[in-house]
Amino acid sequence: MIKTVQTTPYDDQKMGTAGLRRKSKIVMQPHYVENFMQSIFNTIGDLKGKTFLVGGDGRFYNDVAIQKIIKMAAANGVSKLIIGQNGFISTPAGSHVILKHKADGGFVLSASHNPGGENGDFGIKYANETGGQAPSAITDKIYQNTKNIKEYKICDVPDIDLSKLGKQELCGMEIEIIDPVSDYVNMMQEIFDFNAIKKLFANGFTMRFDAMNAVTGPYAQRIFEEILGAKKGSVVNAAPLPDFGGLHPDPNLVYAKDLVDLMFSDKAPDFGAANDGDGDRNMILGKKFFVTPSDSLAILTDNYKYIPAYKDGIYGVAKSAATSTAVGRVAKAHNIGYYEVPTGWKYFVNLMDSKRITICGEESFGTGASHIREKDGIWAVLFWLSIIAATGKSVEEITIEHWKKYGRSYYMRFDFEGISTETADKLMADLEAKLPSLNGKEINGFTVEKAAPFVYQDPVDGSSTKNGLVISFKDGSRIVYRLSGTGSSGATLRVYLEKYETEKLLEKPQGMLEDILKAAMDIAEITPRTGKQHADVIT
Ligand code: G16
Repeated sequence: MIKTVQTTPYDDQKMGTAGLRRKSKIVMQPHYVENFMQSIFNTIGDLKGKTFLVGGDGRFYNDVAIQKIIKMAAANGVSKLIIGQNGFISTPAGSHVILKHKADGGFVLSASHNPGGENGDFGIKYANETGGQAPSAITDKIYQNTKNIKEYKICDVPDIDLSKLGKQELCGMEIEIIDPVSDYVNMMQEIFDFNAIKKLFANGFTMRFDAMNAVTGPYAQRIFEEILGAKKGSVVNAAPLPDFGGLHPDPNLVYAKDLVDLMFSDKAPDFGAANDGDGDRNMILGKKFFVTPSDSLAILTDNYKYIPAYKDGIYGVAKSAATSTAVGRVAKAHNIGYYEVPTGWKYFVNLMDSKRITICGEESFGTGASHIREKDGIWAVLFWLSIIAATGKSVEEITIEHWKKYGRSYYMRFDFEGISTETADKLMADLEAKLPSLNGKEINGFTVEKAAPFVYQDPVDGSSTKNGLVISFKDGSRIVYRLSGTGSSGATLRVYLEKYETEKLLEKPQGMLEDILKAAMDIAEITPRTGKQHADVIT
């Protein structure tokens, strides 16, 4: 029953910020998934006695890829697979399953917030036994193996029925199909005070949660509507669809447009939130009010005492370098550890495992904590609802009070998309070479305090990672440049801008960041090099 199939390598199977992400049509090429999976199995080595999680966000091609992975795992000697019913699992729920079952890792089939469908993107995230995505040292080895692959092993059997809960067997491997929602719900009940949130809804509090036709619909309906008592219909776009109903499942001001329009209208409910394709990202809105992910991280951290799981204290907090410095001020006030890591959730894992941090987050709409090793969209929403329930204040009041206490980091991200890789790489290389000459210079009214690449030294494993270029100014403002690692073709230049203010707290970010944007465009010569006058996406 076990077949060995001859194959030839693909040269583009290098994982990015979070797993392998490619156009669906690329992944659908013969042996593409098989080559990648066999390379992972070869990298891990002996699979006897090993257990892995498998699931996905339900996007186009999940159903085909998952069957291939199951049959290959069996042929390669994996002892057990735990699979979300019908092949579904959110990224945070997957991380939880890995930790709870002490599994050796897992495969979440998702290109996260990237669009799905035959003309969209597909992806595979590979987590190791930490429940977090495998570190670069491992993904580099996997990439080397993809370049030399000659054959793969697969069980030649019919597809498995993934709808039936319980145990089955395939080619000597045990398969356990689980309800992907219930364990996750239990974990959330252990972290938060559900009764407090129930009271909030019982008193007429209203919310809209946009699941963007992606994986969190069933989780959100169970938690917010069925358990916590939010009005039926509070969760919209709740049925996961293979092409996300044409939506770009990225919970930001641009792509979660319907939610944003509602929240900025007179019909706005008290609270609005959205999650992305695989349920790890979140956006938080109040009535006519948007909370930046960087502020959200700072506010959650400042209010940890309202959450039963954290009430006795938290270890520390971390953010990616591109995220605003807002949470740093909170860490200082609470006298807790504070870390800055490269972009990529995997960099938080060692900090959590070594109990250096409890909470972490990124500007890219991700917040989470050490209950799992991925960011967690629904967790962030429950955290916000808990603060609202405990304080009786609105999202806007909570945020403005935070700014009054700590000052405000005006913050925006500008994405220049669809640049050729060559142009983008040259722009970054030339900019990096120019950085030393900027130190001490005045640009557009801003005096440069330090201009240097961001280099992270992991305090646990000693590894060193360079990610992005940072220009810090004397007044606390910053520009960060980096290239995205989650696109499926070409390059996206991300420019992150921050300006710190203690007096003018209620201005429009665009206006506050206008000068620094001009400086950022000039310093990197963005228009002459890319032909772009403006960013394609602003969040
Ligand atoms: C992934 C990573 C995040 C990262 C984000 C954006 O998120 O897990 O840590 O911030 O990509 O990466 P980039 O700026 O390189 O595109 P997700 O939600 O896509 O898995």
